[in-house]
Amino acid sequence: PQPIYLTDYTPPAYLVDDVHLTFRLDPTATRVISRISFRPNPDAASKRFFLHGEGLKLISSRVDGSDIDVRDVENGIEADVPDAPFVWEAEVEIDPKNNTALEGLYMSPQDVGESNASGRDSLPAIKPMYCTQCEAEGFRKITYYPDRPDVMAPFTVRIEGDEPVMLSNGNPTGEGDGWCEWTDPWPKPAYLFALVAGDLVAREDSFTTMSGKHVDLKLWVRPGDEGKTAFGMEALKKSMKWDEEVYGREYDLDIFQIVAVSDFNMGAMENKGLNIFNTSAVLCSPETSTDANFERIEAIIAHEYFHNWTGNRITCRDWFQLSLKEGLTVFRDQSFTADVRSEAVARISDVIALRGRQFREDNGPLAHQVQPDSFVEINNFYTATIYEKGAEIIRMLKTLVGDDAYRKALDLYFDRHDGQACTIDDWLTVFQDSTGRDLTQFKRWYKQAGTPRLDVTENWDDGTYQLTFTQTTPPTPGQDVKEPFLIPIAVGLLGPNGDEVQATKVLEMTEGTQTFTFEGLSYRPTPSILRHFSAPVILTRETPPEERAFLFAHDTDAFNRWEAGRSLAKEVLVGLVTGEDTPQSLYLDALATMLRNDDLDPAFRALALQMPGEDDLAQTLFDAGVTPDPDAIHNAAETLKQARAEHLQDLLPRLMADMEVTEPFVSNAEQSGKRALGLGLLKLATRLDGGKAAQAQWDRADNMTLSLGALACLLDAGKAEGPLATFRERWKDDALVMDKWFMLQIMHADPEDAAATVERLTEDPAFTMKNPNRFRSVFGAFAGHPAGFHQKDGSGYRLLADWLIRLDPLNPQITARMSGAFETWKRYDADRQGLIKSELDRILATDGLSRDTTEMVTRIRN
Ligand code: HT7
Ligand code: ZN
Repeated sequence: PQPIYLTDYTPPAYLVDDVHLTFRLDPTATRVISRISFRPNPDAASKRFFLHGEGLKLISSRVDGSDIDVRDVENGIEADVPDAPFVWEAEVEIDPKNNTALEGLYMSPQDVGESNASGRDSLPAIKPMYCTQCEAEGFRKITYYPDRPDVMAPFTVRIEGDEPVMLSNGNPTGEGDGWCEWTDPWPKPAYLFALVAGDLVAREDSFTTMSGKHVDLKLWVRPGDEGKTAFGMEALKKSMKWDEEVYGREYDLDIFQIVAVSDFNMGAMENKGLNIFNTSAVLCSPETSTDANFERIEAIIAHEYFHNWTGNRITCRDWFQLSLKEGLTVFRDQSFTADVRSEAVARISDVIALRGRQFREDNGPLAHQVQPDSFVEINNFYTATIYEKGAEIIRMLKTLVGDDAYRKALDLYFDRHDGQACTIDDWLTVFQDSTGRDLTQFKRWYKQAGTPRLDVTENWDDGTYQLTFTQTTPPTPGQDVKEPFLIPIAVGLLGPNGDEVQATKVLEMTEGTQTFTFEGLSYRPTPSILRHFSAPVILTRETPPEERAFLFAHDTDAFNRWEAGRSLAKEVLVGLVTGEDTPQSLYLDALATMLRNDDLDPAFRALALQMPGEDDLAQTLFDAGVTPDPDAIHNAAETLKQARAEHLQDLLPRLMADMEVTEPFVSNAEQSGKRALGLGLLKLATRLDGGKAAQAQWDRADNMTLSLGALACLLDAGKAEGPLATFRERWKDDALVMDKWFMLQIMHADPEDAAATVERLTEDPAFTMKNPNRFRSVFGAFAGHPAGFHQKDGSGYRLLADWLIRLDPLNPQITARMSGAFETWKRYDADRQGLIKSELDRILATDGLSRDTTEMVTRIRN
């Protein structure tokens, strides 16, 4: 497959003034009749009339009422049309039932009453519903159309069928026996098109906008799921209010709808006025969902809603601009979470995720620019770099220009570009025009891949304190040499008692090496560098452990306080892996002091108690020139966990009692923080009591957070057989809870049993590879268990490769995404590298391998 290049962009030859679609629904033979008004684009050089189309059966095509012949060409058709406005009409046939890729129009659930790969022969009779997923290039699987984001048009959609509920974008404009019509007046690209039809019920509510407009809100689910919709609806209303208050953005249709779908490739989709959600990203209840589920759901609902302005009203000119909408919208949802929950906890959690996913990507063969120069399959670029690093760039921009200037720039962005398909350059120009700052150097964050290393040295001389920073960014595929970034470094200085002698100040680093001076100090300060994680870099500073223990106890910046504890833990772990005799007592004492401090938010304490992940440690070792051994890392983590449990045992009874929540379950910051710390402590207790406390919690738990936490501990203690069977029996009809049952057993398997556990679970009648959530709950958990996945004999690699080869013909997007499990392969020893390489080659040698998987595996392999 040939790559597509950013520099090859040309404007569309024809623009669309109006789209009218009629759907005659049928599971295997849906007819789509289109009537589209085209006009030549005065800004285009080309006159070629080309429409994208994929897998369509063309029944008829007409221009201005007369039949017209079309020519099949790569990715679609072309035809000879007038050099003047004209109306295109076409009728095509598509087959939603057999669309297993979940792109275009498809049906969900997918395998009702059929046997699946594991031999299951019957499932409960749920009537499948129709639904769509068009981002990025799925609309071309529905009808012939210029399926590119810079072609925007209003849509009217008529749906004919006998489904009880039939929905599309915009406002309802008509209905009768067996049909209904929806009109979306806002010009939109085809990737925001949506259609849903099936047996659904709605939770209904309403919202009054800041200018007093009434908006109907509907959250559609399968009958039986109504009890899981209350939290999602509240999250939606909170998001709508927040966007008005913080960004001045008001909703713009009479109705906003969300639909929950059980087979969905990602979390959710921001289709105009009709968001479609993976059930896992919207449905929740205290009995079936954990606090982490509630938090994720709140953030995703906000994210998709915020896209209405950042993505829909202002969209992307082409897919190279993807981070324009995604980076900005992630930043907006992160800010929302920080406002409605705890700012410190939100920032720490965001950075844990950034390091775990984006740094991992940026330091391996899949590293790419936030604005790439080329791609083969755009679906492979919905990455942590485009999303999370993109959000970090917006955050840095805000830090550099300040809060007020940021809001003014956003106002200008919305005024200037509403209704347009824009570029990242347009966005930066808005900031330049509005603040007067030259952002030429800042733009490197979009164009240079890789995570900068920031080395720090210090100097103290009679009242003058200096910090000297050196930045280096390692080479990434296709980019050997990097120019210096503009890095905002937030720094504070602490005195010996922990008092702040220099409040947080943002240093702007522009050179490769740069010194910053602080004068007139009475004593040598302790620096707190990169507060609030002010830039996505890796700080490499030789800091004595005592200084980190001091920061862990005193830093007024919550992020750096947490970071200090984290780095103490990592140092001990590295010592255990490499056999250096690193003293543990400083870390263990500091941890005890922190846990005992009741002035600290339990959620913060829970995060400070969390161990650094095994994958994180592998990367740290690799960066330090040590080849990581996954077994040794796992054993080191086990040793430290045991040492922590023994060291903290006297504290546990009092703290665990303090973390009991007696009020009815609400997933708010306060209660979830207490439960999180309580579960962290329960893990420690389990190491000491063999699972007694966990069993007691399991017996009395009345919510999923506590049940699942207890079950995890019982698995660790080897006492989960009965509870697992009880859990399965109780929740066998709840797919989202069953996903947890699968996932947990793999996460908590001993490394040498992990692959066998996966094999056993794929034989379970409830396993299906056609459902992305189920596939991810098994293979995502396996890839997230480094010591299990990287077993020396290569059994883990073989098992994953087998399943990827099996899944690829059905769902290339999920296959390609899951192949990312291999992206860290060059960190490991020669034997493991050899084993992985041969699995990558085996995948690549598969007949008919999809473009998605071919691109990903080739990039990983090179
Ligand atoms: N903009 C969406 C990205 C997306 C997607 C969503 C669901 C299924 C397939 C998809 N491909 C791309 C989701 C978002 O960022 O909000
Ligand atoms: Zn998004």
